Amino acid sequence: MNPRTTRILLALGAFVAGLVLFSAVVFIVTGRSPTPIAMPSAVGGPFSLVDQNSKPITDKDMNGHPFLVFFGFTHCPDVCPTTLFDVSEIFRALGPDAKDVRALFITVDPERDTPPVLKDYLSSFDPHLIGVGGDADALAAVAKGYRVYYKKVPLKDSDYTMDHTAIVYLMDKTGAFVAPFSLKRRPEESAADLRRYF
Ligand SMILES: [Cu+2]
Repeated sequence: MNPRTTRILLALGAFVAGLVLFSAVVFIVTGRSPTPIAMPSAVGGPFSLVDQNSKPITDKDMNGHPFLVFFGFTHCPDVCPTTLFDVSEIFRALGPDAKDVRALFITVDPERDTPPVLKDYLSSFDPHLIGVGGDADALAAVAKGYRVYYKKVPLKDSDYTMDHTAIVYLMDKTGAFVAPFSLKRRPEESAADLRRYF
């Protein structure tokens, strides 16, 4: 990652942390759940996209399940494959409970990551992972909802790569944002953390 990308990602990380802090402050001030208060800056929200089998997938399909959301692309050199590997390890640690968790890998590169490409790429990882794509507008909308930054970066020979936010979002079974989800721990700990939201 170049320093500029790192800076942007750090800024976004701080922004998300700020949102969490904001929720906490609202909670403390009112002494009850912050949900009744309108939070225009909430992370997440409705989406209408397409999965790796070219089937429609929306936020409603997540109802009743805690889920992880992260953005990336199949040509990513390191961050995305590492994240997909780590999340696969969490599904392994969940055992039979894996069916109660969803994990969405949303491509920021729909130009190359068509459903068949996503499907082929994900075949190297845990089968519970859901590859998600859509047209440029639908993608822009979901990225905006999750406060995700992504940008096409030209390389030589008309090739390109993508800069993108690398946060993993934990959403609860109602679709509300909980917190950034840490992968820097043992898969068993991550699995135990997820079970708290069943
Ligand atoms: Cu990536």
